[in-house]
Amino acid sequence: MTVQTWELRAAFAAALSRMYGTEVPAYTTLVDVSTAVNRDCATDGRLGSIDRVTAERHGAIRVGSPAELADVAALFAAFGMYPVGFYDLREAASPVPVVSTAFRPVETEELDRNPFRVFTSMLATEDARFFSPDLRARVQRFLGQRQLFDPALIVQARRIAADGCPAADADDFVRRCTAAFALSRMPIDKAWYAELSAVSAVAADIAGVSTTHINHLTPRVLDIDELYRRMTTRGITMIDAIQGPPRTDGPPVLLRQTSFRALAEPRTFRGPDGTVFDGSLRVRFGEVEARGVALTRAGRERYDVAMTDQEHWDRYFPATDTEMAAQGLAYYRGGDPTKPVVYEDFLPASAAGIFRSNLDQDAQPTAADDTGDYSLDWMAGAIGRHIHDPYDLYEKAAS
Ligand code: OOG
Ligand code: NI
Repeated sequence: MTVQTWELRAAFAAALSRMYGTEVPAYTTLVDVSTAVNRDCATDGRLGSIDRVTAERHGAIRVGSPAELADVAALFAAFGMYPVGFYDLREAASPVPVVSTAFRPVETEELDRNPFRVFTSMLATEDARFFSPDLRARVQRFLGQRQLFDPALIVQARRIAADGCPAADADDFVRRCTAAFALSRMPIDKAWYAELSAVSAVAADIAGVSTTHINHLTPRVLDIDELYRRMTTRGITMIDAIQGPPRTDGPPVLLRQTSFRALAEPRTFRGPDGTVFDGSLRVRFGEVEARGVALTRAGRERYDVAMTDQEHWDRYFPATDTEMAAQGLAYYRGGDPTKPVVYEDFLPASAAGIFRSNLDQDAQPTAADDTGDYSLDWMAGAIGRHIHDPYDLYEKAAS
C-alpha cells in the first residue's frame, strides 16, 4: 500500500508547522489570529473554502548552491511539489543576493487537496556586485563542505517520487524531511557570520551556518487588513505596511502580505579564540498573506503600472469580476466570472520588501558588474528539471 502524494504533502506541511510553532511561539499567535479572522470573515468561498484557506501555508527556505537546490528539488518532488517561476531578488529596489523559485503542486486537483508551497532562494555567489573573487571562493568552499541533507534521504525521496511512498515508511520519511529544516543549535563562527553580514544579512543566514532552516511559515487569511489590526491590538509590532496591491472595493488580485518583525532568537556562537557563548540573531519573522485572482500577462502589465500610482487604482482595474474577465485581465475557470483562479505564486517586489523590512541594516551591492548569468533557463539546467511557467499553469486551470 502506498500513501497518496497529497496526504504525504499534508503530513509534511503539518509537521513543519508543529516544529516551527515550537521554535517560534509568536507564529502560533499568528495562526490563532488568522484562524479567528477567517472564522469571522463573511466569505462566499470563491477564493477557497474556509477549510482550505485556514490549513494553507507557504514556507520559505534559503540554500547556498545549485547542488543544494537540486537536492531540495528532489526532496520536494516526493511531496508532489515542483519548481514554478523564477524570481530575481537582485533586481529589487533594495537588492538581495538571491535567485528563487517556488516548489508547489501544479495541478488544480492537487492544489485543492493540499496547496503547500515553499519559496526557495539560492545565494547568487557568482554576482560580483556582492562577492569578491576571494570571498566567493571561501563561500563556495564552505558550502561545498557542508551537507544539508543525508544522501540516503535524497535517494529515498527519488524512489518515492518514482514509485510512491509505502505506508509503512511515511511517518519516518516525513519526520526526517522535517528535521532537515530545524534550526541548528551548533555554534556559529562569529567572525565568518559577521563578514558575510557585511555583504548581506541574507548571505550570512545562508552561508554563515552549516544547515538550512525554515525562515518563515505563512498562514493565509481572508482579510489581511483585519488581521493587521488585531495583531497590532495584541501589542505585536508589525512591519509598516501591507505589501502588494492596496485594499480596493473591486476583486482582490494576486497577493497581499505583511509580517511581524523578526524576533531575537537565542543562538550559540564561537569566538575567534574558540570559546563558545550565547547570543541571539534576528532573522526569522512571521508573515501572513491574502490571495486574490491570478492576473493574465495583460493584467500583470497593468498591475505593474498601477502599483506606481496606487491612489488611482480604479483607473487601472475595473470594480467587478465580470469586467475583469471581459477585459482579459484575470483568469476565471471556463471564463465564468464567478469562478476566479486563485493566484498560487509570489511577487518578487513584495518578497524583497518583506526581506528588507526585516533587516536591521543591510549592505548595498558594490558597483562591480554582475558576472552571474542567472535566469530561469540557467536554474532549470542547474537543477536538471523543468521549471514551470506560472502563466501556462493558469491558462490550463482556466480552460
Ligand atoms: C523569502 C521571501 C519571499 C514571500 O512570501 O514573498 C517570500 C525569504 O525570506 O527567504 O517568502
Ligand atoms: Ni513568504
